[in-house]
Parts: sequence; structure tokens; C-alpha cells
Amino acid sequence: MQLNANPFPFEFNVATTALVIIDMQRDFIEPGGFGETLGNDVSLLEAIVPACRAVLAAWRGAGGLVVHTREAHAADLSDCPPAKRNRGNPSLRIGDVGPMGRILIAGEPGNQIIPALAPVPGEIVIDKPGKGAFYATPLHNLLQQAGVTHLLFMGVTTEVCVQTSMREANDRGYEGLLLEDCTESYFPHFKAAAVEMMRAQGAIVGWTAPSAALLQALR
Ligand code: C5J
Repeated sequence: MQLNANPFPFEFNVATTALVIIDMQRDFIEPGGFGETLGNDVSLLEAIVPACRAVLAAWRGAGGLVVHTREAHAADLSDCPPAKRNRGNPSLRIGDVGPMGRILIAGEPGNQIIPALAPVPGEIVIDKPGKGAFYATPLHNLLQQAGVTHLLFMGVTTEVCVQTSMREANDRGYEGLLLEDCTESYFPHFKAAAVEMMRAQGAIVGWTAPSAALLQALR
């Protein structure tokens, strides 16, 4: 199957490709969550949900493998080094009590994937303590066992966890494509720069394409 992508067409087979949805969690996306508490305009992130839903439905309909990630730490913070915990807004840190429970702690309400994109049985859910989906997770082994060679990415935020995961994937030998209208940042110019730098230099990290191109390829 061929997808009309940038900087050139992306060839893939559904059977050897996974859709990877990065950190579409309540605390990042929903009004009243951690992201908004930090002063971010979460409506920017909320706006991609319909496009993500359409892709997820089409991918499920095609029988493709789906991977969901959550940025999540253990309750005792044993997997959150000071180099991570001490970053960001000093008044509210990972593990502190936020508006939807303890921030970025596994099992807390704000740490769940938004209902519109909730995983269904049979899909892979990865709790990741880092920015990248491969760091300190079983993702690479699970993808290898499933025979996956190609990855389609969507989720948030483009320049942090999405970009890190795409770079980690490329270093592990996967061909990756980012769905441009299914990813967002609290800072639109960071999204634009991240999209551009990933596909630059002959897709040095990977490809990008609008979700309409994937939906068309799947039809
Ligand atoms: C951030 C993420 N931005 N999922 N997390 O802290 O990109």
C-alpha cells in the first residue's frame, strides 16, 4: 500500500504496521487538567481529537495493530529521576496532587487516555516513564514479536514525546510516519518546526502526511 506523504511516498502493509498513539491523556488534553493548570491553551490539543478518532476507527476497521502510550510514573516515583521531576513549573511537579489526581502517576484519573480514544481489548497499552515510547518499556520486544516494521504516529506533544518516540523508533530500525493533523503542541511554532525537521534531509527521521492520505490509502 502506498501513502501520499512528505517528502516522498510511504510504502507499508497493514499487517506489518502499527498505529502508535502517544499520550492522549486527560491531564494533557482536557480543560481542568494538569496542562491547563500550567497556563497552556488545551483547546489546541483538543482540536485534533476528531481527526485522531477517524484514523483510529479506520485503522481498527482495517485490522491494524494499535499501540497507546501514557506518560506514567510509579506512585513512589522510583522511575522519575530528579532530572525529570525538577523540570517544568516549580509550583506543581510530577507526583504532586493536581486537579485530576496525582500528576503523571499511573492509575490516577488524569493519567487515563481520553474516553474518545480509549483502548479496546487486544490493543497494546504502554506506560512510559520517559519522553520516548521505547525507553524503559517493552514496546520494542512487543513490536518485534508482532513482526512490525512500520509505525504511524499521532498524539501529543509533537516536539516532546512524539518527536522523541519517532527518533527512538528510527534508531531501532522502524520506518515511521507522523500524521500531521493528528499531532499538536501547546506551541504551534514548535509543532511546525518538529514536523519539518523530521521529514527534512530525505526523511531523516521519518515521513509526514495528512490523515486524509492514510484514510484514502485504506479505502
Ligand atoms: C510532555 C508529552 N510534553 N507527552 N509530554 O511533557 O509530550
